[in-house]
Amino acid sequence: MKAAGLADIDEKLRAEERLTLDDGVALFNAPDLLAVGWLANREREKRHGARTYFNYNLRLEPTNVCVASCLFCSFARLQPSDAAAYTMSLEQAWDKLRKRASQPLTELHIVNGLNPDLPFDYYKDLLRGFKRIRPEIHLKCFTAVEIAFFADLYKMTDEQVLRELIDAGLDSLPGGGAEIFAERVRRKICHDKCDADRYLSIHRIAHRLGLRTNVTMLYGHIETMEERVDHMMRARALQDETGGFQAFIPLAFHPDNNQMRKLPAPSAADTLRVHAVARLMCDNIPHIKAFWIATGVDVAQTALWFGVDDLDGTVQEEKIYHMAGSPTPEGMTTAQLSRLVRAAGREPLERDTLYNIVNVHAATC
Ligand code: V47
Repeated sequence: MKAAGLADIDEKLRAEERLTLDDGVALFNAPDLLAVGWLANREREKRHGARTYFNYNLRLEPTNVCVASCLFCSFARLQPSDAAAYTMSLEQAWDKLRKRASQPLTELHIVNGLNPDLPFDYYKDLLRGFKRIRPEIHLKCFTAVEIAFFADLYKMTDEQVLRELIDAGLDSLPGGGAEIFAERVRRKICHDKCDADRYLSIHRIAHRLGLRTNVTMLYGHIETMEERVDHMMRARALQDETGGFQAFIPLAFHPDNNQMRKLPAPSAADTLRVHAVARLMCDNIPHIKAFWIATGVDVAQTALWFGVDDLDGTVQEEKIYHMAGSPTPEGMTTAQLSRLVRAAGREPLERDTLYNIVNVHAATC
């Protein structure tokens, strides 16, 4: 640690002292990636040992029509008349779940474009229908950006929107839409969606109403190291207040088919480091997730030694990353996830959304 210039940070971590903005930046600038990873792994093992979580989930994006013009997005279609624009009917969306009746799914993760032409009842009926088909399924739906959009469009408060969706079956919020909290970056890459304060305020309200949520960070575009660390610290500060975040999820920028396509994708080394620094800075958030669709399978597996203890899940149908050039499969089975965790020397545990263990995968899986 001394040779890596990280002795002070090592000392602080041993003393369970909180890391500062300068510490976070130092971790990003330290040449010795393995030293950073070693520190993150120690924190990971302190919390979780070798335990590594994933779930049996299904991703669904019922509409890609979107009024926002985020530069990084390859999924949204601004005009409903665009040939690639789509909005599923409620029956089409429900069929996606019906046809997986034989799968032991525990979670449905839904994200949409900001579609100005749908009534609020579409979303409430969507959730009610999913619960009618499978009452026990956990509905992790709508980013804070979508909640803010609904509130503005349907002339409600953020809290009213959340309350009505909870009444219709909403169980938790995913972490999407956080991007980078710094105003400088948001103005450039996503100027027309809700700002960082409102994103965090919606998560605060959700936590108060009893929902658990996740928080993401889109990295590898125009953000500085300070802005990455600032982002982690803002998530950490809300977690101090509410304790409602379950996982911090760094999301690697994918440059294909969007307005930032001239930028290179973040390297594997950067991805490992971002997850490691997240583990070290977000000391109060229980889980650091590598979304394998975003990181790539091999890097997600390696990240299990760089602070990561969670791999999201089976996913099965994914559009946002595949439209932006992700070369991963669109889904993995729990047996595949389990094998890759074991091959990394870790212990695979199938969880539900709230991290209750639902299946211990035997070594023969
Ligand atoms: O908010 C969009 C990101 C997010 C690109 O909560 C892109 O468990 C990279 O939030 N390159 C949606 N990223 C996905 C998301 C998520 C994923 C997995 C688990 C959870 C969870 C949440 O995807 C968006 C945006 O930040 N995104 N386009 C792109 N070209």
